[in-house]
Amino acid sequence: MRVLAASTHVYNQRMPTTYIGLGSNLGERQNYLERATAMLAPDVTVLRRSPIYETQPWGYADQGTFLNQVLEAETYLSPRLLLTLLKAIEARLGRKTRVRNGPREIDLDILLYGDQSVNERNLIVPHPGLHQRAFILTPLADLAPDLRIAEGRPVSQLLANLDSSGVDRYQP
Ligand code: PH2
Ligand code: MG
Ligand code: MG
Repeated sequence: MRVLAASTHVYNQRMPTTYIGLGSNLGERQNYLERATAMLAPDVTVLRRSPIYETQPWGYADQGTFLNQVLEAETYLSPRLLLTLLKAIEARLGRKTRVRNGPREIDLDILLYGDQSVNERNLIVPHPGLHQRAFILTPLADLAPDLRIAEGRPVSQLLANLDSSGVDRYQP
């Protein structure tokens, strides 16, 4: 899905690798993950997809279990434009605004964007909850276990220090 006119040139010069987190706990959850992934083209090229995990809700317990997945992708879009695209995809798939951390049809988060840090309103990269959440680190570790994130520590090591119960490979 495009968020820019084709004639607009507001791209980075180098194409960084970005990791995008997907989550859904309403409706046809796997279908939402697949449709959202397809809608990233043409400005975002998905390189690899993690397995899908079924995960217990974090932060707001009274809701259904999530499906979570992480994508490794390349894009010329800046972090801000990538965020604009992700929000447009969420809206197109019918995501409604509800309670914070509550149920959603589809959630798309920028987890990492190359080695860049961004600290702006509504856009913090790396994702601030990344290093504490097994539902993100488990699929991320499938793709990039040696990637160094919080305080230079590798994903696999951060995950080993977390309780990963309630994060299970999804068997549809
Ligand atoms: N997302 C949240 C809040 N809680 N819990 C799980 N298991 N998976 C999520 O993706 C998730 C969550 C806010 O984005
Ligand atoms: Mg989220
Ligand atoms: Mg989000």
